[in-house]
Amino acid sequence: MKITSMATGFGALVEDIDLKEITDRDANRLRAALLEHGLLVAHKQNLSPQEQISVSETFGTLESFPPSVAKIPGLPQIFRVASRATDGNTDVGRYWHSDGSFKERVTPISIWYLVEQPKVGGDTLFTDLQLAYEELPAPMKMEIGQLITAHHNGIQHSLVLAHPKTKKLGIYLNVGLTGGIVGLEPDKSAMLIKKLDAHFSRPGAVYTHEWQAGDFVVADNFHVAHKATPISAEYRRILNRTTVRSDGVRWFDKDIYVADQNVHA
Ligand SMILES: O=C(O)CCC(=O)C(=O)O
Ligand SMILES: [Fe+2]
Repeated sequence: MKITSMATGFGALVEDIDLKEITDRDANRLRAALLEHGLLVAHKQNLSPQEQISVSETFGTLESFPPSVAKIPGLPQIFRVASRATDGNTDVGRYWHSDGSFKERVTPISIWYLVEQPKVGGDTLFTDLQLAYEELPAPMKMEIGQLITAHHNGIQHSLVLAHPKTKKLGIYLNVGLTGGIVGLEPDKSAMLIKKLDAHFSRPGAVYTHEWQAGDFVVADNFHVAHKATPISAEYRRILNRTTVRSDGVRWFDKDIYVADQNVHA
């Protein structure tokens, strides 16, 4: 299995591997790479929904969804995103966000597998939230350092959030579902959110994933945000998503990794 950094400045390409047949060592390398790069991309996988679930479990215990959104009978772990309502959930995430940010305990990892490749459109954009924080001017870092965001449903999070495992600071912001910043006038908060939204899309910051059938993509939701682009129902697109539960995440464990490398050296 080959893991190489992508030219974007974050994310890594995973090659020469059939994810259905990974060893414990490969699994550990994938978890290490996710923590380091924030985003993993593997092409040309061939996974049934059940196999997608098994491979996803490399990163932890999965969330379950009610049948109204899960769509595949008997597989509540798969949230199906689609361009046509008859296939799945449409109009999902057309703004910068991390999945599950509207919950008290947010979703740490999201994993996608493209089942049906549309002829036109349907790219997914990714941006690095830690680089976004690092690349803010110092006064801006000061200004936002202690701010709290409030979702429309009342759930609050720190705008600048330390990654639960690496402790690196990143901007944690759901541009679509955030109602405002606690303690700021509505117009000031709207202006700040707009500014950060634009900052996420600043030149050179965005990786555009042009999906091919069989693509398997893993995102650390504390490290990267994503944004769906428009797709016409004329073009069929089916994207199966699994998400890791906040209490079930399996971050890479350095001790296991080092011990494992010694064994395999
Ligand atoms: O359809 C997409 O490109 C992504 C949609 C989304 O935000 C998600 O699946 O979490
Ligand atoms: Fe999403």
